[in-house]
Amino acid sequence: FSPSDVTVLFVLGGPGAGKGTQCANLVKDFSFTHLSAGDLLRAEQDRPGSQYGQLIKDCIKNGEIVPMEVTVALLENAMKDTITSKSQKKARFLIDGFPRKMDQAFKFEEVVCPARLVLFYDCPEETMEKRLLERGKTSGRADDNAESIRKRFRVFIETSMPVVNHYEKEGRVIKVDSTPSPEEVYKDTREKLIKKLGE
Ligand code: UP5
Ligand code: MG
Repeated sequence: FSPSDVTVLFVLGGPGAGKGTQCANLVKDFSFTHLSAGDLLRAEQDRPGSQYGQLIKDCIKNGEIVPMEVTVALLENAMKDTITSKSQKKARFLIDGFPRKMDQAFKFEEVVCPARLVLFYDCPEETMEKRLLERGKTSGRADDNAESIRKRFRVFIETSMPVVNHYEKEGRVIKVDSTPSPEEVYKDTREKLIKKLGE
């Protein structure tokens, strides 16, 4: 596909900030396709015959970032599949939980397409930890436990926040406080997004 036919929004925020929850809301109201990098990695991990299964499993459990070649290829393929399955050639994507590291941001924007905007969900660690521990009771996610959560928080601060700060300097960030209820967070998201996209 041609970069001019796609609009990409990166959706960033700490572990448990509510990225997935808000993307699901946005898909209902706007014509976006939601691609979660974490979900794509978890699906690849479970795909029989995948050469990356063990690598992904180890990274996720330890809250470490999977080598970007793997993630960028999964995202690009998912974007291609979406465009092929749609009749129109233009498409809009919410890329959730990616890029988590500066080199991933540069690589994606170089080989796939530049991101129009970044939605950044800002939430205190204490709140995120509570949410993740609660979800961990039923989620079955290998990283929803106290030890993995601690590691995910550290990687987020050290490695992923610089990505947010980079886009912030470029004036491409919409920052939303994701501490309130999902409904309130969505209302704020929607208003800010419409204003910025001019729709
Ligand atoms: N919840 C949500 N919003 C709430 C609200 N406003 N009030 C109260 N509760 C709220 O929400 C988390 C939980 O909180 C849910 O139970 C929800 O109901 C509740 P969710 O919407 O799932 O938050 P999200 O930000 O999506 O949290 P997630 O756990 O998915 O974030 P992570 O960024 O940690 O997970 P992700 O799947 O993106 O990545 C997992 C791992 O994959 C990474 O640690 C890394 O190892 C690997 N990865 C890469 O290597 N590269 C990538 O590019 C991406 C991932
Ligand atoms: Mg998520």
